[in-house]
Amino acid sequence: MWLSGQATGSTAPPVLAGTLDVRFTDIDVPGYGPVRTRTYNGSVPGPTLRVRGGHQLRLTQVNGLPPNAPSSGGGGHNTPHHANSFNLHTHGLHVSPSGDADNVLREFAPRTAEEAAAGVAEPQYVTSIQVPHGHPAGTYWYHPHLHGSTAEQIVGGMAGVIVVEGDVDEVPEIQAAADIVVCINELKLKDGRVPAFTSGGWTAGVPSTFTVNGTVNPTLRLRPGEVQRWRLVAATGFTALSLSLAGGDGAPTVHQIAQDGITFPRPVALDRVELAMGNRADVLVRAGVPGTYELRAPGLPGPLMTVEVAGDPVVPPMALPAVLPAGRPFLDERDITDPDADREVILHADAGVFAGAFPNAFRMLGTGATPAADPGADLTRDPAYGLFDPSFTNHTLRLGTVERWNVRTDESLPAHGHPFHLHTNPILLTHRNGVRLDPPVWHDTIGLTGGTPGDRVTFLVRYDDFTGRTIAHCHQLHHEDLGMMQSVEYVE
Ligand SMILES: [Cu+2]
Repeated sequence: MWLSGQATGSTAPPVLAGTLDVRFTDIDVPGYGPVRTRTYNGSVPGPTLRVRGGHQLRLTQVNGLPPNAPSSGGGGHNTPHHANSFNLHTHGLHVSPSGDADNVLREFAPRTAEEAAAGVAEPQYVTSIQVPHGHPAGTYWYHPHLHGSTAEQIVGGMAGVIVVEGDVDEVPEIQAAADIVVCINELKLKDGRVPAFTSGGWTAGVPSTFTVNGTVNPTLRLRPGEVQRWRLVAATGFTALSLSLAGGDGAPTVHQIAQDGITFPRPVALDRVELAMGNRADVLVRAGVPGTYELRAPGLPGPLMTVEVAGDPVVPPMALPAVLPAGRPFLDERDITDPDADREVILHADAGVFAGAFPNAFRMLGTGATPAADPGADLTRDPAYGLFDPSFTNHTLRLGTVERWNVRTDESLPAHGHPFHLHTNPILLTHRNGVRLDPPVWHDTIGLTGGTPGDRVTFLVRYDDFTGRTIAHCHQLHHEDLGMMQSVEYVE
C-alpha cells in the first residue's frame, strides 16, 4: 500500500501519510509511446488515495522540477506563468480551504537556479487534510491548482483519484461488484512533450490524447451477468465527455449511482453519462450478451476503452440495488436565507481584444464581478473587468446560510465550454434553462457547453463548516489560467 495508516493513540484520528514526488519523468503511454512529462510518483495518473471520514490525509510533496523560467508570455498574472510551481487541490472534498489543507492559494515553488547550483535539497511541502466524520463516500480527485500553471500541469498527467470509502460500499450488490477506477486523462502532447503554454492558440494547435488509467484504449473484461462498479473520473482540462457503450443492442447497461462523489437515492438507468471537465460519475455496469463493445464519446479520435464481455456467465446474474444510502440530503427553495439575494454569474469571453500572445479575455461577470480598471472606457478591452484579481473578494459567503446562484454562459463558440466549479461546498443543481430537475443532483462542477449562448443553470448551496478564502472558476483550464476565476471568502 502506498498510504500507510499510523496508530497515533486512542483519541487521535488515523493518519494516512504518503509522499507525492513531482518531477519530469520518462514514461511510456501504451498506445501513444514515450512521453517526458511532470508526474506524481512517476505515473499517469498519480496513485489512487483511499480515505474514510474521520481520517487525516497527510501528503508530503517534493518539488523536483527545474527552476521556473523568467515570466514569459508578456502578460501579468492572468497569463501562464510559474510552470514549475504547483500546489494541491482535493477536488470535491468538503474540507478546509485554509492553512495547509485544500488551500489553492499556496505556491509550492521549485528550487531557484542558484539553489539548484548550490546543491540545496529539493523543497518539500505538506498538505494536511482532516476529512470530516460523515463525509460522503464516493469518488473525488486531486490535481495541482496554482493560478497560471494549472492547465500545463494537468494536461501532462498531474492528476489522481481520491476514493472516500463508506456506507455506499456496504450495499450488498455494490460490495459484490468489482470496484474499478476509470480515470480519464486528457493529455496535450506534441512529440511526447507538453508544449510550453505560450499562446492562446496552444489548445487548438495541440491534439488531445485521451488515456484511461494511463493507457490509450485499454481493454476491460466482464463476464456475462457480471456487474462492475466503475468510478468514472473526467480528469480532463478541455473536453466534456458524453460517454456511451457502443457496439450493438447487447451492450452492457449503465446505471449511475453517484455524481461528483455524492450517492443518489436510487440507481438511474442511462444511455449516456455526461461528464464536464472535472466531473465524476459512479456507475454500475451490467454485462449481458458476449461481445466486444467500446466506451466512446463523440468528438474523440477513438474509443476510450474496449469492453469485452466473455467467459463463463455469472449464474444467477448479479443484481442491482433498488435503493441507495443517499450521500447528502437535498436543499429546497424554502431553505434560502434571503430570497432576494440570488447570485448571478455570467461566463463571458471577449475575443481578440488584447495585444500579445493571449488576445482573448475570459471573464466572470454578474454579482460581485471584479471591477473595471476604468469604468468609463471600453469594457470589452478592459484588462481587469471580470478577470481574476487575487486581492479582490468577489463573493463573501456566510456559514450556515443557503443561497441560490444562477450561472449563465454567453458563449457562442462551440469549442468554449465553461464548466462552473465552486471549491469547498457541494452545489445542488435544481434547474437547467429554467426546467426543474426531479430529483435535483449534487455536483461540484456543472457543465455549460459552448455554442448555446444563454444556457443557464440554477443551484442551491449551503456554506458549511469551513471558513477561509478560496475560489470559484471555469474548469476549462486554459480559461481559468487566463483569469476566468473569482475569489470567494467563507466567513462566520
Ligand atoms: Cu471557460
